[in-house]
This record gives sequence, structure tokens and C-alpha cells, in this order.
Amino acid sequence: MTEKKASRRCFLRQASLASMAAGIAVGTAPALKAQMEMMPSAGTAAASSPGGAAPPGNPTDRLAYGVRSRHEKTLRSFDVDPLHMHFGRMMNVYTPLQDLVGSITPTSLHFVSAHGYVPPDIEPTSHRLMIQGMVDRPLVFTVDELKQLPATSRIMYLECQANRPEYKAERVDLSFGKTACVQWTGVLLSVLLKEAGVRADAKWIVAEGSENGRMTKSTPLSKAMDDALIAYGMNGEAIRPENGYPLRLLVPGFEAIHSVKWVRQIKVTDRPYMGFQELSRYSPRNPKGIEFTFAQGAKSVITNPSAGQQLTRQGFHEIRGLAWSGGGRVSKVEVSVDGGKSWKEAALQGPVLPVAHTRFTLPWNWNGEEAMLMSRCTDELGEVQPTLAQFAKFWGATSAEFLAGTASGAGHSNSIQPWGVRKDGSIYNAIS
Ligand SMILES: Nc1nc2c(c(=O)[nH]1)N[C@H]1C(S)=C(S)[C@@H](COP(=O)(O)O)O[C@H]1N2
Ligand SMILES: [Mo]
Repeated sequence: MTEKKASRRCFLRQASLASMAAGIAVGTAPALKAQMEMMPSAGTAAASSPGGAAPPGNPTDRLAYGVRSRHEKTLRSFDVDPLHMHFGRMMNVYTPLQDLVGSITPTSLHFVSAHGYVPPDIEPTSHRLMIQGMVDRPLVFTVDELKQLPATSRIMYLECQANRPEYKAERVDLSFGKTACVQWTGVLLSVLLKEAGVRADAKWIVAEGSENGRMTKSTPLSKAMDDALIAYGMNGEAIRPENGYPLRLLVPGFEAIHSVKWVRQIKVTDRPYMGFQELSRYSPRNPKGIEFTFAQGAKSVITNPSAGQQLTRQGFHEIRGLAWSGGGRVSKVEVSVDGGKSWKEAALQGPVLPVAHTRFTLPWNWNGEEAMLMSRCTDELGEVQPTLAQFAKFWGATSAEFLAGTASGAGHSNSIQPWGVRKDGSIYNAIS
């Protein structure tokens, strides 16, 4: 290191300490000044951070691994589902959709769903993924071995089957927040299955997680061979512990329960396993017996404005929301401000990716009168998002039964969400 560089670094350190202590910046370039103002020192928060407390943590740690501005307050809401308390803790953590911009969910705000078991704390070097069952050569992989195989990245959404408009929450994240869209990175499961040599009469895979309850889920082999992923990456870094660290299965477009977290085993079989989770909660019942449900239909929701929010003035507002489909790309989103009497086509923010959240927008001039906002997604398969009445009819029930929770055995719910706007600008959930 040259003397000049060394002395400059020394100057920076002293300058920042001096400015922290005194609460003033010495005569430095604007960029450096901004950087120094970001770095509070212990005990002098008030002096160095006018308007509030310093962000938590050590300043050098924050440079090594960033945190957001202390002025940003968006948080996930979470609850423990009392209905499932007797199975253990059912964890529901919701993506705060109303606070997001763009179409990628920040990793820290991704929803979490876990079935009665605490997310395991897995040491990655001791974790293994086993491929076995109806294969010629059972295989065991370490995480490092998987990382050396050809990598695939894919931006895609996940959505819990329990993301149900008919829960009728007075905030969009509480009825729609069990969905998120991030970039996942890993190895195509087909690469591993081909290496293991799947037998001709195999038809299913059964994936098993590593938590105490060892959640298992069956997925058709054809889907597993098509585009399922064994992921280790999430938005450019390791998957977060709650989302499946160090490895999770991802089954694009299927109900998220197929995407088994902390995956430790893929067993190739000729029939689905009726695991505890599949029997208890995720299999719609019809008179013929228990069914499995797979790909999710076209769905959308207006996130802004939405229930619990308040319009503070008449005039221009941009209606914003998210649309997605397990069947592929979103091809069209229509928005109604008069409860479905008339519809206008919204603009889609690109790139429009298959099986990914797609943001839509529509300019709206609020005249101060009552309004009813709705969005309706059409996907590239031509499937159109139904109203609750249409959705209920499909399952041989009524809207009232769905709203009362007595018909909740039905699969993925993708009905249209109406938000009512009152004359005072307050917004309520108008699903009926
Ligand atoms: N091993 C394991 N995998 C799991 C679950 C679980 O409880 N254990 N929950 C499933 C369900 S129901 C959902 S909705 C998604 C949630 O994924 P996320 O927590 O990363 O958002 O994970 C699925 N995979
Ligand atoms: Mo779920």
C-alpha cells in the first residue's frame, strides 16, 4: 500500500469519527459526506441522526451486509392459526403486498408458511439430498455437489392454497399476502432424475422435508421432469432459513405446498403418498373422494388502493395491482371501477414472465363518489378469473357458504376481489 493511500484512509477514519462526535461533517465531497452520515456512532445517535434513533447494529456490519433506511417501516404481519393449534404452531407470515413496488418481492418480506413445526436450523455441509425409489441408481448429493451442476435461475411466484379472498380480511395482505415472487436458482430436478435413471412404470415423486414433522408432498413425475427445480438460491443469495435453507423443491405454478422446503429426499413412486398434510388440509373433497389440485388459475388483486387505505383527495390516482397464473403468462388484466359493469384494460409492466407476478396499472380519476374497484386477469391459456359466485358454482356451493367457511374444502381460490370506495375515501372489502 502506498503511503498516500494509507494516509488517506487514516484521514477518512478520523474524519468520520470526528464528524460523528461533533454531529457535523467536515469539508468532504458530497458522496463521502452522505456515507459518513449513514454511520452513526454508539451513544451519539441524536447528534449524528437528526430526527430519530440510529439504525440497529454495528456500522461496519451494515456496510458488509446492508440494511434498509431506518425511515422505512414496512413489515410482515404474522399470526398463528388457532384452528391448527392442536397440530402445533401453524405459522402464517404475510407478504405486505400493499407496500411493495415492482414485481419482485424483497427476500425479507417473502411470506412464510410452515405446518406446525419450527423451521429447522440446518448446517449446510451436513445436509444431503437423496434421490431414491423407482430408480436404477439411488443418489445422494451434498449442497456443494448440487451447486457444481448446471444452474438455472427462474423468476416465479409461489402461492399458498390458503390465500383465499373469501377470508374477507380488511387488508389486502391478510387475504392475499401468502404469495410472493422472487428469483430462485438451483438445478433442474430432471437433471438429477435422469442421472438416477427413472424406471418406466414410475409416475410420481414424493418429496420430504427435514423438519420434525417431515412434511411430504406428492407431485406427478411428468411435472417433476418438466420444470421442477432443486433450489439453493433466492434473489441472488442463499435461501432464507424460513423459506427452506439450504435446499427446497420448487414446482412452478402448482400450489406452494408442492414446493417442499428443507428438502432431504425425493422418492420416485408409482402412486401418490397420502401424507398427513395432504389428507388433512390440502385435498378438496368431493362426493367421489379426495382430490389433488395442482396448477393455480388466473388471479389478480388491486393492492393500491385496497381495504384499510384511504383516498385523501379527488382526482388522479393510479390503480395498481398484481396478477399471476400458474398456467403461464398473464395476457390481460381488466379493471372496473363500477363493480363490473364496465371494464378497461390495464397496462402491464414488463417483462411479463410465465408463472410470475405481473404488475398492472390503470389511471383513474376519482370524482368523490362511491366506487367499486375490481381487477380480472386472463392468462395465456385463455382462462379468465371468475367472480366468487362463478367460483362457488364450479365447486357446487354458494358464495355465502364460501364466505362462511363451510365450503373451504375446495382448491385454489382465485375469485375477483372487489374493494368498495366510500364517499369519504375510505376503502372496504366488498366481497359477497
Ligand atoms: N418442508 C416443508 N415444506 C413446505 C411447507 C412445510 O410446512 N414444510 N409448507 C408448504 C406450504 S403449505 C407453503 S404455502 C409453502 C410456503 O413457502 P414459503 O414459506 O417459502 O413462503 O411451503 C410449502 N413447503
Ligand atoms: Mo400453503
